[in-house]
Amino acid sequence: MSEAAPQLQPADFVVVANRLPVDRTTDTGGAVAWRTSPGGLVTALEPVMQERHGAWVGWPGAPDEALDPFDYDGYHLVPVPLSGQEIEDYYEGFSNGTLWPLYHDVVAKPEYHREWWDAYHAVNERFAEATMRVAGPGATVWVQDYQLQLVPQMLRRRRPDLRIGFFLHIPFPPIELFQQLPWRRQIIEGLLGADIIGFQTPGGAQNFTRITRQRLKLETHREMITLPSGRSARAKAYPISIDAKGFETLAQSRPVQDRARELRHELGDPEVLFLGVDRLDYTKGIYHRLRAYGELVAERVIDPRKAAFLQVATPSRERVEEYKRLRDDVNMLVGRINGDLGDLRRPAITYLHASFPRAELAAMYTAADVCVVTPLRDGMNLVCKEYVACRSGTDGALVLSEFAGAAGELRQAYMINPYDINSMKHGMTLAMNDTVQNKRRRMRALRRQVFTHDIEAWATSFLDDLAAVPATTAGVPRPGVGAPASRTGAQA
Ligand code: GDG
Repeated sequence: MSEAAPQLQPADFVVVANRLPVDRTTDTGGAVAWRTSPGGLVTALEPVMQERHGAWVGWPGAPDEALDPFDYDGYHLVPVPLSGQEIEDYYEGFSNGTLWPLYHDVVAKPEYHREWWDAYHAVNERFAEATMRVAGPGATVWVQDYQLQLVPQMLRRRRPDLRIGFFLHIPFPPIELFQQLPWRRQIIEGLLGADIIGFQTPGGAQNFTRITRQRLKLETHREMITLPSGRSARAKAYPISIDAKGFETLAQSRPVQDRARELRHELGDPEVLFLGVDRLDYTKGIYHRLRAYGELVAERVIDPRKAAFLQVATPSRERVEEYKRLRDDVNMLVGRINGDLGDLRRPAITYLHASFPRAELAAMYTAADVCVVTPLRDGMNLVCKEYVACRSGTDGALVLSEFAGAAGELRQAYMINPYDINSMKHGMTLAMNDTVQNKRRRMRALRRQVFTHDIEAWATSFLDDLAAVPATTAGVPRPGVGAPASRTGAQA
């Protein structure tokens, strides 16, 4: 692969992520084109990419496809191929069958398979190789998420001149859970290849620092971890956010406002509209939430002739066993609740297992009186921030799980514990019945937080910290870094 690849113009700023930020489209004549896939990360990073000869390294999304790097929208895209077997072992297997449940408090049982690990290692190597080839001297590289935790160290070994950042979009678990992982040491060392390791919450950063201290016997001081080489790495929280202004503008547009009204009408003009929007994932607490709502309807606390619940569950990871099971469980629950409690005019729950354009989501956020976000564990959760951004009338209410990273910032939400069904029922009832003044007061505070901490602020604060890391010279400790830790190599 390396010899065949064409010579690339060296990039000064490289993003490395499991997926490229584009989707392939084929027009009616069969011509293939690429279209930016909607997402906050791309929106936030595109200006930086364009300014700084950027490159994005990632998998194009289809198996067994060796594509040459190409220019797109003012930056390079560097496709990394994956075979069908690698998609099974690296992506569906180690990333989503091992790491995902392990990092989300083991809410499903993680599976540990050596073939999955081997594939994860091999694919991380391939990403590191591709990155190394495109990164110019002294370039800044920003590696994204749990699929690529070995890349920072692999890059550091090959290219000590690079400034390397890493950001983990999901929670980082406490040591008591993390130590189940047979390859725990390799993962920690992989991450420590970065100059800055970013987490969604201070708790995640602290979990990581504690593991380096207890397992690798490294010296730590607050956010700083001193490595045996004398180099230091920093573990710090950077809570991710959304393009708040973009969402607000979309929500205020005429077509979205009209669609919001139409949606309410299609749902039977309820007095109260509850909304849930999630990937169909067992971490999101969809089952628990619908059960709680079902009880409220059964007890007549909520009158199904006056209220509606719209639940969107976007199809996700459908070949992974645990997700198939969840899909069946939710189908059955919704069927049971609607069978028992709906009437001819209206089901208790309107359940849509489908994905929608962003404008349709904005219309749902605009239409909903109560947005219900109840993950059992979530790195951040962007849906709750999107809902808040769309409520320019400062009405509406957010029910939010304490176990979402966003709970640290959105303190004025109606906070619930998703493991406690009564707490959820109470939160939904309160959000529905609270006074208009209370709701407005809460929503104003939530909006202040979301608009002053948007995705641009997030990217800027991470990249400013990374830019402040002194340029690296191989093997030479940076100024201001203390003596190397005395003990290394302890079993992690
Ligand atoms: C991971 C972490 C962290 C959903 N359905 C549709 C659709 N969406 C969009 C939402 C939102 C995004 O997907 C989901 O983001 P979340 O943050 O809620 O959850 P994850 O996918 O699990 O994301 C999470 C995030 O990374 C960022 O760091 O917050 O904790 O798990 O933006 O709007 N978008 C469209 N149609 C849909 O049907 N267009």
